[in-house]
Amino acid sequence: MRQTLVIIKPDAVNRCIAGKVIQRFEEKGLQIKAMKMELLQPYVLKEHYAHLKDKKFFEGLISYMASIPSMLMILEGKDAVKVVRKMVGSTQGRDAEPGTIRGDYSVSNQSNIVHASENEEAAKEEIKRFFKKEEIYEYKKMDFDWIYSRDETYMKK
Ligand code: IDP
Ligand code: MG
Repeated sequence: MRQTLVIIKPDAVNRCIAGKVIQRFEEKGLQIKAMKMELLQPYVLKEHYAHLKDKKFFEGLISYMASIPSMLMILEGKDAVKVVRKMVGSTQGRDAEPGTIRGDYSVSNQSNIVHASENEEAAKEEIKRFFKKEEIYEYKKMDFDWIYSRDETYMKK
């Protein structure tokens, strides 16, 4: 099983579609291992978006992300990082495929509803950045045996 970080961004919270986004992940079969609402501070956002620090939209991105609280989640499942990125769709909402979260709910290149970790390494780093160990829960998901086959359950990934 793999874990990935999702941030339901301020635009989704303000547009009251956070529940719909969470529902998609639940219906897909991913397990919510942690979830909280938090007003993200500029210092942590600057670290999170450090790869974009030279872009001219950087300051605007930080102030949008720090404007009202976001909802943060850790999702777990087989290949969770890849699965969630696919569900989220491409960055620019106007280009994102219908059926993806951004494709269905966004027409913006900035206000694009969700953040999802890009790869395994980023997921590990981001989970550590945003969650304390004691905020992450271990519990048995009762439909687990119906979500994966027996073979998949025994495989490590
Ligand atoms: P990603 O969120 O799909 O991984 P990144 O390139 O890592 O895309 O960009 C992070 C975030 O920065 C995007 O989700 C979006 O909110 C914002 N962003 C990306 N490109 C632009 C842009 O051209 N203008 C304004 N904001 C942008
Ligand atoms: Mg990214």
